[in-house]
Amino acid sequence: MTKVKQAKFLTSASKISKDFAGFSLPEIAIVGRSNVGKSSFINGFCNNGKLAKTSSTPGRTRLVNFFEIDQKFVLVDLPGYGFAKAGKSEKDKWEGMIDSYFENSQNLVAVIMLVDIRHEPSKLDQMMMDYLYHYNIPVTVIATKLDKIKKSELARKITDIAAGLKIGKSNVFVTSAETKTGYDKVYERLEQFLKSEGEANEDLGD
Ligand SMILES: Nc1nc2c(ncn2[C@@H]2O[C@H](COP(=O)(O)OP(=O)(O)OP(=O)(O)O)[C@@H](O)[C@H]2O)c(=O)[nH]1
Ligand SMILES: [Mg+2]
Repeated sequence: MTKVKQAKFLTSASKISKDFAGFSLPEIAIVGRSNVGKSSFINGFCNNGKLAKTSSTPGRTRLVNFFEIDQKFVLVDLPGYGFAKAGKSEKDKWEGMIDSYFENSQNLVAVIMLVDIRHEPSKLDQMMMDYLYHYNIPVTVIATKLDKIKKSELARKITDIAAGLKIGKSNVFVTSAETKTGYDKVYERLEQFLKSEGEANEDLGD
């Protein structure tokens, strides 16, 4: 189930330059290791299997892709990190793309970090979390591929993921693009981010 009523692809960019103005809507970016299911998450969340390109081969998303959701906010699909088979120059290029987005995005309000529910967060996931924390970017974690574990394993997996990323368990959500579960709760979480951003702007007299 998903609450998204309208989703549309806006554009792709290979590098976000300083004068990139965005789309005058708040942006929520999706980060995570390559192949964790970022693009599948977007498709499941938007109930549109063809919106973002997915692949069983890691390294599918090679550009920064923007999707407008319900004329309210923009989801940003970023290339994945930690793709072992990529050469150094390719890795540098992808990391440059991710960095340029974080440095130059004018409208970023929050990040969704995806991790595979079967695995403990990697060193790169921890580094990404430290980076977001350092720059004071609100983050929520989604454990993907819920369909790949037994129900009896769930509580343990959530505990391990929360501990590995040093966050509270209530900030870890679970989804499955296979069985299309978990998206309602994620939508509610994103609405909280958008609401608190709006309130922060009011405080500033914006
Ligand atoms: N069983 C299952 N498979 C999933 C799920 N989500 C994604 N996958 C599979 O995982 C693989 C990678 O999915 P993508 O959505 O392309 O992953 P990505 O994170 O966008 O990958 P990059 O673009 O390379 O960074 C695909 O084969 C998907 O079908 C899920 O919830 N359950
Ligand atoms: Mg992708």
